[in-house]
Amino acid sequence: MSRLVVVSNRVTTPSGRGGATTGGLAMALAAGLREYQGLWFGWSGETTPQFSGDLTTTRAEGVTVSTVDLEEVDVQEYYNGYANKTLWPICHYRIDLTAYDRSFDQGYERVNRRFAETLRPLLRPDDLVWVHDYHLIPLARELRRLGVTNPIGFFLHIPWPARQLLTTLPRHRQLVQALFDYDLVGFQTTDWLAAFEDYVIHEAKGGVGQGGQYSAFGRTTRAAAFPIGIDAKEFAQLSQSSAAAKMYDRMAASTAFRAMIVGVDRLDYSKGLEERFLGYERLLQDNPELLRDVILLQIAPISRDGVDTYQDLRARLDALAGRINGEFAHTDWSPLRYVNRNYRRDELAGIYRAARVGLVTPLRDGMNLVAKEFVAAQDPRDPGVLVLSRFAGAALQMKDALIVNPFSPEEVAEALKQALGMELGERLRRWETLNHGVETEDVSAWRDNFVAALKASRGVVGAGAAAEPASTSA
Ligand code: GDG
Repeated sequence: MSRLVVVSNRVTTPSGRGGATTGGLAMALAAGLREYQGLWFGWSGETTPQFSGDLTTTRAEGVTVSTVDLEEVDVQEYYNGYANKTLWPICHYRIDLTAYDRSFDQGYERVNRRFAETLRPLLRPDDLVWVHDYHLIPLARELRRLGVTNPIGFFLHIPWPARQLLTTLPRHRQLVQALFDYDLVGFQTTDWLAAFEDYVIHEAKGGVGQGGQYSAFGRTTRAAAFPIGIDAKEFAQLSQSSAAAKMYDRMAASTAFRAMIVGVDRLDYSKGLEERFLGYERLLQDNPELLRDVILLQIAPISRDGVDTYQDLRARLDALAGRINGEFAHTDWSPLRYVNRNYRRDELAGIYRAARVGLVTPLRDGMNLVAKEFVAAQDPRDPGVLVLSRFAGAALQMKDALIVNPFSPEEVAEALKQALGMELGERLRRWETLNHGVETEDVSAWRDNFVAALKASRGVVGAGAAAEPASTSA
């Protein structure tokens, strides 16, 4: 069997199923790689005065994890800069927050070159290389320059922007052209694939062939949608663990059996936390009978604190949370618990299970794994209700959630009211369908579909052979 070499900006050791506190991409890859005995390569998260390419290598559960340190200027220009101040906002439709700074662009190219030069000697002839996310779009181009001929696939975890937004980016053509050095490009949903296609046709004046083939810039690649899932079995087991049970009891006692609504998100403007708080405030304003009977628990661990937009957001959320509590709280009840702390995954599972409603209202999200975790953690005899933004990639699969427009406080408030009052029969019916999807379209299916399509795509670049897309279900 070919070895799977996964490359992502940050890596995490694929062990410690219960305890790890990590983001969506890392959790998915850790679960995905465990069965593959592969190599996982990326940045250590540490800095060094002078880049050396020296590797730190560990082995865990059959996976070799190799990391390199970056220079401080790399972190500023590549990670905080081009990745988090340029590509992240533009891909989340926020050109108002997008920084167009040439030094960021240069740092991005430099780090991708450094990654390629460090990875190149580690590759074996029959390896399959799978590159992840917006930090590393030019990596295949750099590897090809160094003579790497292995199949290389790319998966984008976040949305692909509409052409009209993407073209505000200086050097957008170079960015898109770099995707054509991959054998396979994967998006979370058919919506993001369609936005890519629109660019290929109308901006790059390229063409779309059979079997998901895209031609532009004198090259051909294959692109398709591969909706990411969670390790549903593991998460359902976590929700039955003793740590989860303890957390469940603690939540039940601390909410005094009031209905709990839960939100869990990295503290990021794409997650729509301000709009969510305003929707909840609207619920309380419009439904005085709910006062004292409902609690919103928002868990929002601090994220990307080195970027000023995130510090500003944090200050605004602190003020808004204070205002809502000041407006509605009584001596024995406050409506909003806003927590910037990280919880263990098994504790999170207990929290999800204790909630009557899961409130997942990003303004734009590639997929959103929290929606799937909430469903997987529910008590099958008495499940809670998922309220989900139509702008999360997950909404294309999770049609039995209550789907809302997160920009409308009235719509969020109405959906919350409907969720809080929903009878057991309807909750069961909706949850069973949702859970079936979460179980079948899980992280293993995502990985296997992508890897199979990457193997099948060999020969497409340049040669024009076609194979069927592995998955276009979302
Ligand atoms: C990107 C895309 C896509 C959150 N708080 C805690 C904690 N988390 C975990 C959640 C979940 C993960 O972080 C968040 O995943 P999401 O998918 O919701 O969002 P992003 O981090 O933005 O992920 C997204 C994803 O990549 C995968 O492709 O779905 O669209 O933006 O797993 O549980 N985990 C722990 N403690 C916390 O306090 N342990």
